[in-house]
Amino acid sequence: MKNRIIFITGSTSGIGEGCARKFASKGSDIILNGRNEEKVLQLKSELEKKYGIEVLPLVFDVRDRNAVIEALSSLKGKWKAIDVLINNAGLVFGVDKEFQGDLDEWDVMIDTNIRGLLSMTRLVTPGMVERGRGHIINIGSIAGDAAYPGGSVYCATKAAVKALSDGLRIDLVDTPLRVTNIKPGMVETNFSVVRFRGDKVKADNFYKGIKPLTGDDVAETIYFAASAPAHIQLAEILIMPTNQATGTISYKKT
Ligand code: NDP
Ligand code: 8X3
Repeated sequence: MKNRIIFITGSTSGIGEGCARKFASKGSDIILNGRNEEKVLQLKSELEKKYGIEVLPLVFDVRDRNAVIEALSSLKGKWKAIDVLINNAGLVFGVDKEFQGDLDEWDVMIDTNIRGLLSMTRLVTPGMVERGRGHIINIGSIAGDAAYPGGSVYCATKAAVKALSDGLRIDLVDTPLRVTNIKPGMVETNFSVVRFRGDKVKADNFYKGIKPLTGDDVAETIYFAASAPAHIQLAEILIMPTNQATGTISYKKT
């Protein structure tokens, strides 16, 4: 993966940050997207110093279509030739029932997890097709396989990621491009802190009695898919902690 160009959305935390470190450690050059400029620049300087690779920071919100278009059309030289797009930016809010939740929070989830991912894919994939090379890696979820209590809208967004991944794979079947849907189970990142609207205690409680995955664990799996020989397409990878059995959070070992 040396000198490959890897574009990671939502790279300032968790799985995205883990991917930035993993790919950088293997000599890839990274386009780091995030909304928090300070964190993006901090990570850029750390990765460049530690691994001697190049990092291009692109600060934008994936929900803002004009910002996505502007960011992608600003790419110059080697940065245009993206080898791997990791559509990672995503989030969940709350554990509300579908007849009780907050419509505005649901819009944010839908706009980020579905619309943002789709804009990125729509704008990055044509260049890959032209170059005859590329890999789109979507971060779906075990939550996309079946709904669980309190997860209705989030699960729906991840079911959409599965459908979009499958659809894109079909649309690209006569090209050398690959599409992978990574479906993690419980990963301890900032994800649950966001889910519980900043309540760290509730977020920590969510992982009590289980050893969750880390962002780095998932990044290893993503790297495995990206670095597989060109004729191997890992279409989907379901990865969960040893003591998680299904996507239904109430089924975890306590
Ligand atoms: P984190 O909250 O740790 O990281 C999410 C990252 O996405 C942050 O860098 C965040 O930046 C960024 N982000 C959120 N919204 C936007 C946006 N609109 N534009 C750009 N960046 C954005 O969570 P994870 O690392 O766990 O989540 C990464 C992905 O993995 C998500 O798609 C999530 O749904 C998925 N996932 C997570 C699981 C888990 O258990 N943690 C399990 C299965 C899937 P900011 O700080 O600015 O919000
Ligand atoms: C995150 C997995 O089960 O915590 O996508 O919602 S779960």
